[in-house]
Amino acid sequence: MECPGSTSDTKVEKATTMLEKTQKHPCYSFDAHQKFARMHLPVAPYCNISCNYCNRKFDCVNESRPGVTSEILTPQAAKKKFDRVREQVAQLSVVGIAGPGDALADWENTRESIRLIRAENPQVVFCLSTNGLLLPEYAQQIINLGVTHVTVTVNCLDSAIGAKIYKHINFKGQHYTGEAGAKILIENQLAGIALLTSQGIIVKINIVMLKGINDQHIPEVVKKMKEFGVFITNIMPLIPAPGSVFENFPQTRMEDVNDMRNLCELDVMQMRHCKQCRADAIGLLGEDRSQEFRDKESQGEYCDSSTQGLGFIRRQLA
Ligand code: CLF
Ligand code: SF4
Repeated sequence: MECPGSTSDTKVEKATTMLEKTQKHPCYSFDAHQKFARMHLPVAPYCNISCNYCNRKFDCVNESRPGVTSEILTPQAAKKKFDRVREQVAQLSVVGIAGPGDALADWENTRESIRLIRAENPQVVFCLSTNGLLLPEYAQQIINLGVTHVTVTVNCLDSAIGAKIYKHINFKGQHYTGEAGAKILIENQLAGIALLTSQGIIVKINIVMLKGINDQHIPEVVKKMKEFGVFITNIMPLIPAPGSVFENFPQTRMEDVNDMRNLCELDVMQMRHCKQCRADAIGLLGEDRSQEFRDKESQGEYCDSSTQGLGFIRRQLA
């Protein structure tokens, strides 16, 4: 017989907490999306890969609608902004980091922003999204920091397909292209997801559906994600971004996306209410209030003055 406070009791408590948090997360729970709000902290401008559907002047397309530009905050400015938003957005339950580059390529800023807010607000649900290249390196730190929900964009499992999607990756100071780059990215994504799910982190997978490139392959990706124990997959249409390699590629029809979601739902729960938000989105998913909170920043009160203003050019890691 197990005594109180045993490992299995702790596991049950942890699972219950995760379930409660997930029920308050507007992206992971359809029922929550009209009741609970999220706030994105645009603190991570760098990216360490180059997706062919991305124009790097704008927010990360893995979580955002193409052509949207967010300002960048320092961790201290992000904390101030959080304090202000918490007072005015009663439904706020989640703080997420979705770029505008990759949350892990800018790990110092991501970590410090979450640490500052969590120290005073342990009840908040912390979420981040990443391309997954650095997940094996940071998964344990992410967990230790108290992040409970992580999104990884996994467009394929096959490096020959990946070579058509990713122009290059920068990893440990080396530049890789073609299948060699895609192979490293895919291996790291899978290893990182396994680390997260094995420790009870709730994982969502974003997949950009590219007609003629990965569309036939998506069911296989979703089946693999099921094996890894992910919570939900979010199959998104390609919306061609001007200035990207795929700018003339056809936009994926929502009819095709929905057919794919219906097929994949047999394996993993499907997200159908994604709004492809900005990296500084605030509020309920359907009611972005970021403009309301940007006015003061543009007066210099909250924004990092070195990156203030529209049209920042995303910095790339060498
Ligand atoms: Fe933000 Fe993403 Fe966390 Fe949600 S968004 S980091 S999981 S808190 Fe949500 Fe926006 Fe879709 Fe993202 S609707 S783009 S899925
Ligand atoms: Fe752009 Fe990087 Fe996001 Fe890919 S992961 S869409 S290159 S910001």
